Amino acid sequence: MQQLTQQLQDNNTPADLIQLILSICRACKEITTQLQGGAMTGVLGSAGAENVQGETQKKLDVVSNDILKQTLIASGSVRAVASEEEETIVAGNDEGHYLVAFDPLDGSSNIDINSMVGTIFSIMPAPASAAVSEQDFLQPGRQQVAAGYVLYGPSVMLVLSLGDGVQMYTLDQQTGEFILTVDRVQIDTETREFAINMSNQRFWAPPMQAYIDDLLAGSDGPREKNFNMRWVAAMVADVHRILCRGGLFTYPWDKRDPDKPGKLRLMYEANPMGMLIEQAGGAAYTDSGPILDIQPEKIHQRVPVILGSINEVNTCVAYHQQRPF
Ligand code: AFP
Repeated sequence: MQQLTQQLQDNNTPADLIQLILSICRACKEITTQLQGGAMTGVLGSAGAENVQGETQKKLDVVSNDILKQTLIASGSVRAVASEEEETIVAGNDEGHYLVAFDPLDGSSNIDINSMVGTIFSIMPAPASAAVSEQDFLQPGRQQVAAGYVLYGPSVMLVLSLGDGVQMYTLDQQTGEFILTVDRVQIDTETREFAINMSNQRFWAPPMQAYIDDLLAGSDGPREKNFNMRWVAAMVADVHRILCRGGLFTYPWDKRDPDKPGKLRLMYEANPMGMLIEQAGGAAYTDSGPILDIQPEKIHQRVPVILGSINEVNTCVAYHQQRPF
């Protein structure tokens, strides 16, 4: 079974990008150790502070962020990083060729119930100039060099794309190596499974309400088939399920905070997941167009997300075009 390093070398990946990806894996193995210690390591529960998003930080949000930040800025390949847990960018090596945006622990509200969480990362080209600023991170998702996540589940898995399909690797806990277990992920074009937080139904825009109503109507309704629902409350886990067996995931705009276009963040959630989904034959949209075409305006910018099996995403987006709101 091929190891990650060998797979990257066989695909002629630049040496400094290999080094960067291995640094991310090293950091995520350290996060794995923290997570698997659970209550015994004293890192569960709230950190008693809020992050730049105004969200209460879990202790493991802070621990994971520090592990990734320190590992990456010490890597010779990284010019700077942006993190969900950092207000501004953090400079790395002036000679680094890459910028990294990451969500150190996505789904962290699941930590205290021992449910799935993950680390999501987006790798972009660094500017040629020596100085680096937040502006340099504001690249459309289509310019990503690589994107991926590490899912801390019953097994620890790395899911990665460098622009030539999506590969899945499983951590061999004995050797500490990530082993290639799926060499080309392909998402089913059709699905009978959707993921949404139904408790927000009354706040959605009418087109999304109409789309979900028709899914719930099942074989008696206009879709003429029954659907199943899942909601892990960790995007990384819901996206992993979709990469494995298809489906539609959406966190749409809602009117609770009309100025907030969505809950999920563009730079380190929607863009990396959008690259993985598209590279696996799926689609990743806001309610009006492909996520990867968005020109970012701020590093913590939020967007509505509709992603997964391409035919179902197109159906959902069509409701918004027929019923503009
Ligand atoms: P946390 O990291 O704060 O748990 O948020 C996770 C997340 O950003 C995303 O991973 C989930 O899909 C979504 O929020 C869940 O949001 P709800 O808790 O509103 O369902």
